Amino acid sequence: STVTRRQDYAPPAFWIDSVDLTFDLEPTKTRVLNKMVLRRNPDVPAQPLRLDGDELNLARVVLAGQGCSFRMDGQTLVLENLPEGTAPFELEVFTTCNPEKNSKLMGLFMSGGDFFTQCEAEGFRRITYFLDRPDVMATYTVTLRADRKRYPVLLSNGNLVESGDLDGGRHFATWHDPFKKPSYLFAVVAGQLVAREQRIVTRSGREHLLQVYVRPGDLDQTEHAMNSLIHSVLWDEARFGLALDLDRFMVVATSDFNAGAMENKGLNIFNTKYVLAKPSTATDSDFDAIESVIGHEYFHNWTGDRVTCRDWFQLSLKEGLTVFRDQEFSQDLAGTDSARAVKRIQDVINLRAAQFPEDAGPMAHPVRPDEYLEISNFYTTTIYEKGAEVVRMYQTLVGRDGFRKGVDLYFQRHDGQAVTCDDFAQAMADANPDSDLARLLPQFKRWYSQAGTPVLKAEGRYDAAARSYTLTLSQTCPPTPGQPHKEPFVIPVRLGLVGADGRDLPLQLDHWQRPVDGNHTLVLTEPETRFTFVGVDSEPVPSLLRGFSAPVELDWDATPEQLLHLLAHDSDPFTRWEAGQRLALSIAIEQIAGPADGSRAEPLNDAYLAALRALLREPDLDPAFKALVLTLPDEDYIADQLDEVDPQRIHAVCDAMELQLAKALQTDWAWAYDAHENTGAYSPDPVSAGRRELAGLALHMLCLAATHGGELVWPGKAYQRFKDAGNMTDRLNALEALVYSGHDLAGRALQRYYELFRHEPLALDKWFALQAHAPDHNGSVLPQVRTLMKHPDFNLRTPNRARSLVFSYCNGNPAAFHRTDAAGYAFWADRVLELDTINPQVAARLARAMDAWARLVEPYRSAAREALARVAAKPSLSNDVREVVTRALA
Ligand code: BAL
Ligand code: ZN
Repeated sequence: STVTRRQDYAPPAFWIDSVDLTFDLEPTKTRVLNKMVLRRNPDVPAQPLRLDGDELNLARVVLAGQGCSFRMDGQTLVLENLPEGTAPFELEVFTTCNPEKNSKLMGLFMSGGDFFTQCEAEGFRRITYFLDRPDVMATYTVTLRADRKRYPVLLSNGNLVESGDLDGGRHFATWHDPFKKPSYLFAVVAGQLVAREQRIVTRSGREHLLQVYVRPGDLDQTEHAMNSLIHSVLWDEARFGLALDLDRFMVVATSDFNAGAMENKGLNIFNTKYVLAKPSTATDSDFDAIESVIGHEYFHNWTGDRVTCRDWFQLSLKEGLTVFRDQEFSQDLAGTDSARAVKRIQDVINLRAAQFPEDAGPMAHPVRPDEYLEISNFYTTTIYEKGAEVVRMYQTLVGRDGFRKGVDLYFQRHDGQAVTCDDFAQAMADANPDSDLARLLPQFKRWYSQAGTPVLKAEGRYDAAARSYTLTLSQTCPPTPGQPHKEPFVIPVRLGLVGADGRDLPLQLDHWQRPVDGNHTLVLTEPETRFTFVGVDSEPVPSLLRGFSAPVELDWDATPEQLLHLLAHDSDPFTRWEAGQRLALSIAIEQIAGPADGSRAEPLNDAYLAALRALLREPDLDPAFKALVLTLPDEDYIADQLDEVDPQRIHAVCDAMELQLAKALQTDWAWAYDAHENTGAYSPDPVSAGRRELAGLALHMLCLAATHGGELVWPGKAYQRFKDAGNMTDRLNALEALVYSGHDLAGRALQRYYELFRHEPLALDKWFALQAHAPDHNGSVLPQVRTLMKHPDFNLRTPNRARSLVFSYCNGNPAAFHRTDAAGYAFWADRVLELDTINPQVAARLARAMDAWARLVEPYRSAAREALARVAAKPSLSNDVREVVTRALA
């Protein structure tokens, strides 16, 4: 196991121009004949050809039609005596592999008796020997041969060129992908599948066939995925001028998948979770997630496939950009300003819940990392979501039109190439030569090289005599592993000044300063800068970081009155929502910091409660937005704000706050439920989804109040709702209301749910997850999780199932996981070790549950370290898990 470093990048010694692959597909022994045309890279000194391999059985190597000598260096196939000069030569490699034994789900594997592949990042080497690196781009021709009855559908990238029958009940299909691609975008699917099909004609008049393949019986769950795909194709053409470049575009779903989905050229392979949806089994958030993941993979067709990454350190080049694109897609599809804002707030909640802790923990790394032991560990929220925020800042700095110009130039320069984050940045700057971005590019690029979440400190001072308001903005960034000292970032701060009447004041900077642009964005480049606004008649409240214009932590010592003012009036929905969150957060932190016996049963003050009540009752406000404002910050987000974390104390304070909010607003919650619960025939559109969301939150609050002395009818109503619901969102909301309030009816409802959905894997995942998330009564959750692991429907080898139960417990239920007897940590260590022998990628994800251990108070801290040390002590650990636990213990 060796560390790979970005600075060690060297171009390949050979290029591979074309690949001709023939597969004889058999579950236990698949034979792969790989005919490559290679040539030496004239820019690199002559050296042996070193082909990557992993768990392959090598049968034969043939060079230009002749047997040839080779040697093995570990798993690498080395050929020394190759022709000199740069003329192309043909090399054939014949190998076998065992898809049925492939529990890592990388390379060629089986799911439900069908064949699938996953090659990103380094899975192709598990199929054949190859230069398995993204800067080696070749054209692929693929012939699949298999039993006709058992595997009627044979798919690979590109266009079908030939198919037919073979002897012995077998058949074949030959596919050719006209686009050069790196090996990680290769894909094969074979099995019993059926497809929903749709022909579309795009702007240029070109016709395309879109297909969504699923197992027989699941076709009724593909309509939303197909609609999302059609929307994706149209959107990318309209917004970015990027047209579908293939005659046929296929999406295939499998129930065994390490990640969400994979953007293989023309043949996207998806986790069923992000394809299958019908109203009776999928929630509104499932429908949303399908839309965004279908979009994400489709958008990769340009940002990732047409222009790919030179090396894996550049991963965010395609991922950050493509997440940004899928976020914009979902916003554009959401339609209204309010729905767009709700989507933006949800994205920020996710960023803060996952990426901010990552940036503050042992796995912190820059958007463009400098080194890795196992690349699979770097498919992180930093690469994806923080990467997307960096891309968003380009758009903020150069404007939407300028951003489009930058994207155009990027494709004009780099179509068909494997490039770097620097190339993207340069295209953006060159396309916008007069922008702040062009002026500040080297400094802006620190977002790629420096890890850690910057802290933006804001202080405002009003001078009545001068009628001026001075805002002092300063920045710091905490040290992260290997980066003790940080240079200042370029931070775009979109802002407003909210007047006493609640309206935005005109922004007029002091004459010697640059004018505020039309977007009301200040650009902070120094450690500290003072901005003075003039012509301000009365003291304003600053509304800072509108739309979350930079991925920073805002340190602003606002008074409760200022925050209440913003919560009531801010014209920007993000900062309006944020004001409410800051109020709740400051109350929570004050309670947590105080003596345990001094904590109040009712920590929330009247002014805050009144503000929330008013907002809930505001007639013209979007219900989805109300639900966001009325949801208190979660335990992990609060933990992330603290230097010392006592999970039980945080939980107790959060519980008290939530219960108080439930009880204090009981009449209002009842009104909200009654006014929003009926959304008519199911449609996943944002307006009806928002109504369901608010009704669901209200029901949750009402059941909580009921089990603590409130109005008793609600659990019964929830049970009735659970039974009668016409869609999964309402049904699951009702079930959760019963489970989370700890009501007696919860058991009966869970049993009934199981009977209803035992044959629906995705719905059953929710059943496992909900029990792992349940409130912990005297340590009851862990024994229940252990019992569920023995359930006939549980299988640790299926990633979705493992995530639904084990991850939900270890990652999603802090009060049940952090036990004084350390049993939660022991369970975690056992599962990490067990999973590591099955599927190291999934094991390493679970290992990350302990990232924040060093900030825990005793006795949790020592117990957590011991559990980590126990995992680290195992000699045969995968690189995946070893890297995570070693960093955690460093
Ligand atoms: N490239 C891996 C899956 C995704 O990000 O789309
Ligand atoms: Zn992606």
